[in-house]
Amino acid sequence: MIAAAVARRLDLDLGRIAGGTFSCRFLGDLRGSFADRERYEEALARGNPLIYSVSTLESAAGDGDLSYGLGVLMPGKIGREYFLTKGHLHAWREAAEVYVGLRGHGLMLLEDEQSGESKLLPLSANEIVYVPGHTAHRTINIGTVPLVYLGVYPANAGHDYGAIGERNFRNVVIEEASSPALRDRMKL
Ligand code: S6P
Ligand code: ZN
Repeated sequence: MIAAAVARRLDLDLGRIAGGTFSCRFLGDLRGSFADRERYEEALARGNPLIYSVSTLESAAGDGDLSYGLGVLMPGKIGREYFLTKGHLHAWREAAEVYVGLRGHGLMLLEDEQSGESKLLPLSANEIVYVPGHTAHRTINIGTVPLVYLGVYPANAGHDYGAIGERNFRNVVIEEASSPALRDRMKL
């Protein structure tokens, strides 16, 4: 379908895809995402800053087509834990996704839903991360400037925030000796 092949423009400064919808997550939307709940409430009492935005271009064509999400994740930490996205599984569990880093310095935390195994992969400018199906994924900004990235996923993937919302990821990424470290949430 030639009409669907029209080039789409990314505005990395505004975090927008031409023709896409735009949504924002503020600190107050991330209750339960950060490990240090006390520090989270302290930070929220001081203000409710933007943590990330996503400009989404959903395919209208359905099965077999692709959708796009342009994410902009701010730099910062709650306690020692870097700013992060909520994270999700795809509702259609088989759906994989490709992330392309465009600006900044980040990581992707992957967690296999079946084995529980975690992987921490670099997501900085010009890096590609493949997210297999059945894998919870979360983006983390470990830098000092906004992390900008593009996610491309099957149009019928859907987003399931429920499982992560209830139990969170097993591991957290915290700053230790000025570097990111992957730690077991239960042993912090
Ligand atoms: C969609 C893709 C991204 C995320 C974005 C925000 O499948 O993975 O566009 O939506 O990184 O993360 P989250 O977990 O709040 O959707
Ligand atoms: Zn996804």
